[in-house]
Amino acid sequence: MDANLYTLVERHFPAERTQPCLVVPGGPAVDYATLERMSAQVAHALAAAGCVPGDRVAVQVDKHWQVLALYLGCLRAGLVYLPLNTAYQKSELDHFFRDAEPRVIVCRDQALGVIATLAEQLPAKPVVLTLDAQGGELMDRAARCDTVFATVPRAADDLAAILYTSGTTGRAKGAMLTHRNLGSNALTLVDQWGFTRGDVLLHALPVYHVHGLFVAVHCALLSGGRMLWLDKFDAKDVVSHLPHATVMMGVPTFYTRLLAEPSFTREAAAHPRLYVSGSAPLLPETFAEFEQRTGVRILERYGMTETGMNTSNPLRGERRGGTVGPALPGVDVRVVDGDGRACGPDVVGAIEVRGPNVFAGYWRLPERTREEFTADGWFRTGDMGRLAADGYLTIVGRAKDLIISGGLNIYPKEIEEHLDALPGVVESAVVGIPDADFGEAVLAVIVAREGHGLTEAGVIATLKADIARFKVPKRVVFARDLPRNAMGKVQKNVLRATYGGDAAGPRAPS
Ligand code: MLC
Ligand code: AMP
Repeated sequence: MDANLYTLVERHFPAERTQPCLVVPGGPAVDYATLERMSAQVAHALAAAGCVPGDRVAVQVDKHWQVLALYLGCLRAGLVYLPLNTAYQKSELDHFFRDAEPRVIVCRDQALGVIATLAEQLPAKPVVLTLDAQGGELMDRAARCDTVFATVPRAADDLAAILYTSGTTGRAKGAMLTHRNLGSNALTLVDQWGFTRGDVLLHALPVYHVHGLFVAVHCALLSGGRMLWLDKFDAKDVVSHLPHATVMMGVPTFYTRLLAEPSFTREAAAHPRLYVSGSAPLLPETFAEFEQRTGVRILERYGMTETGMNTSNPLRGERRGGTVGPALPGVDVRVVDGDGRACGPDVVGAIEVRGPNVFAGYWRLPERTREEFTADGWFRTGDMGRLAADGYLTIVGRAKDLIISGGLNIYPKEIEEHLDALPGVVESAVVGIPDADFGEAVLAVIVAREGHGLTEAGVIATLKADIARFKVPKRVVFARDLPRNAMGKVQKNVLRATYGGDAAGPRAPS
């Protein structure tokens, strides 16, 4: 049987294809028929560019609605969609391209120069096509193609997407997601969150990560509903659209920013039936303040790039603040001690998951993949938590050295390597400190050589030229040495305690 995710999605499209699928405020309303037609044309255009099923298509574009036709077109042609954060810069992109060997790279017109140069240096010389809100080479080619395309059948274990995620060691790894992974998780969420054709999802998330691309888009498409398509999150703008929405999804920063927005009143919040939060911890204070302000409890869920969604507070039933709810149907979640034995209720241990949602491994890294799974097939999330007797999971921290800032992951190791390469730096340590807006903010502690001449502003400016700006430390401090334990390991908890206290206020100017 064909397990292509597009086939599944299409089965849920409304019979009346003139129903809008996506509405851009101040822009077009795009119906299902248009998406069907355009995705067919994109599939043809990619095939004509040389893509065969299994090939990767790397995509670094802004959030305009045409990107949805591109995503669906890739699925239809049996290609592997590889979305990239628009903040990634040259050296980051070079790694993704060399590793994934895409047949086609789709990029913004403004990035064409840089990307075409990178592509030229790759052994396989991918085709580079532009895509912008106004069109571009990809859509020019697509417009000349047939509007009907026979979706390429796929097996459940075939890849639908690769999403890069960094690690505590080595470079970013490609998480391989299959048609089964994405389809099973999407069906579960539609069911658990009660999505129907009448739903209007306020979509203000970026579409290059799991949350905005899979969780949000799939829930809308698999229920035949519609999306209010905002190109970015702006609190005031979002408030103005809430009366037309039934569901909103966001990272915790969306909710803290809404609470800081005076126009976000009980009346303004009254229409949506559901507010979902995830990708980073929602502070219990935010959960409580939101309920106080609106009378509504945010539904918090827990997921990962490698696994999609694992647990969720219930739609009906108790949404317990500070927890991420019980395991989703079909997903197994356990908490284990250092020896891999299941912990009793309320005992903190490592969170492991298993189910059809769990990815197929890291692209071309079988060794790394093996390390992340237990012998009996559970995926080690790297998160620490405890399960209550009634199955509710609470995440208490991370075993992995990871900072989550505004829902985006930053690996200290990667930033430390950049800092250590700067002339005058002896060593560095990067930690996450509390931040009222982003949840966590990146702070760098540098030990520099005598007479180094380095300044906080200088270091920040240098890094901004090299790596995605969201990864760049918001603060840089200089120290005589780094605190170490008896084993010589840097005590990051000491750094967090030393520098974390005064950083919870407004962000330092960038
Ligand atoms: C932007 N900046 C960030 C940042 N976003 N810095 C740290 N963390 C972030 N998340 C930088 C900008 O480059 C800018 O620096 C400065 O901070 C201020 O930017 P801003 O204008 O305030 O940011 P804004 O554009 O409003 O973006 C903030 C945000 C955005 C929270 C709306 O980051 C966002 O949409 N986050 C959602 C990410 C997401 O989708 N995560 C899901 C991952 S999936 P400069 O130097 O440029 O001026 C996943 C699995 C799961 O985790 O479970 O869902
Ligand atoms: P990513 O690699 O971007 O998919 O990030 C996944 C990580 O985000 C998880 O391993 C968790 O550490 C974190 N995360 C996601 N959702 C939540 C949540 N609701 N609460 C706490 N952490 C979360």
